[in-house]
Amino acid sequence: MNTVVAQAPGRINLIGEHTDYNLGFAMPIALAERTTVRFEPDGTDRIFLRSKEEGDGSSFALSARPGDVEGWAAYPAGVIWALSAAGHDVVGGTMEVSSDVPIGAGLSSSAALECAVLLAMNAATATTMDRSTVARIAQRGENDFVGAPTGLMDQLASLNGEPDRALLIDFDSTSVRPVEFDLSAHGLVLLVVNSNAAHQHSTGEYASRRESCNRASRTLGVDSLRRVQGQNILDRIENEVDRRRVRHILTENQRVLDSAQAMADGDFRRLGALMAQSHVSMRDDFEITTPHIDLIVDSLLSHGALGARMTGGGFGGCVISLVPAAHVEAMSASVTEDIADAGFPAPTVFVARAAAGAQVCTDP
Ligand code: GAF
Repeated sequence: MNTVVAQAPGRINLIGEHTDYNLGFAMPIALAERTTVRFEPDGTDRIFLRSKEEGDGSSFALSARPGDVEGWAAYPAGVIWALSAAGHDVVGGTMEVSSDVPIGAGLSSSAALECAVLLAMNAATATTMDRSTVARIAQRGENDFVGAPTGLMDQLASLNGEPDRALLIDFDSTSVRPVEFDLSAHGLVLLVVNSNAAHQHSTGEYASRRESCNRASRTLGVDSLRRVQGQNILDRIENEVDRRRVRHILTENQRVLDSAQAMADGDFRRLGALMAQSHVSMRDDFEITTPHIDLIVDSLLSHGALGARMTGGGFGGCVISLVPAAHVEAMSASVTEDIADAGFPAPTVFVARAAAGAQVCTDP
């Protein structure tokens, strides 16, 4: 059996947070940072995992079921379980995993791992399937095996990324439309400030946001918040917290569409303003930011960023900002200083660029 190598990137979501499981819109990019899985199939009924980043030596049976596997191995085990449950072939062997996607930073290191494992397994078994199917299998593994009730955005971004393109995703039809996103042509960069405050989606806060949205949908008599429009719908939601959650989703969906238009017009001031509004909505209505993250956003805006917002599921992770390329060094230094003055841990600051999506590498 031949060795196969597959790679899948992390992602940054430019705008559209918690809209995926509400069948709304989002606009992520795939990152250059990626996870590589080198798979040597051996025909046994176990997967042996090796990883420099996560420590060597774990293994699980191909027949492992939800609850059988703990720690990071649950992600590969979960997607292989979901692949097999969907009726596809799986084989045992050794998977050597390496990654430069920061872990727990809200940049989808888990989706990168899931997609790389699935592409490697499918290559080893000569199984072909479209990328939406791969994404859904990865999501099922994450939801039903790992126990994180996440949506489909991260996997679709990792699988469909393109250099210098953002992906306008409509989660109702699962359509993915690449839109030009080459900031360098406009003298700008996407500056990322990793707060280094880790987050997790298997904890209760993410799930409680999802429950709020589902409860409000039931109140409104619809199967998803995608089916409702207009601010006056909010008057029908008595629960004050749920009303604010829905307001975030409805306004965020519109901000995604407005952002796509701003990008098409080359209007990055407008895009920046929409990013800043998105952050306020996440802070005040969806309540998924933290004082640490809010401080980073405020600092970036006060030092001249065109826009700044937290990216990802929330409660830590990264802030992204649109910054003139000439100001990157000064801006990074000022923000780092503001964060230190406020007594928070030192951030990691870097420039991100939209990169290609997951792929099987031809030369292992
Ligand atoms: C996490 C989830 F995995 C995504 O599905 C999405 O809901 C995101 O948080 C918030 O937009 O990354």
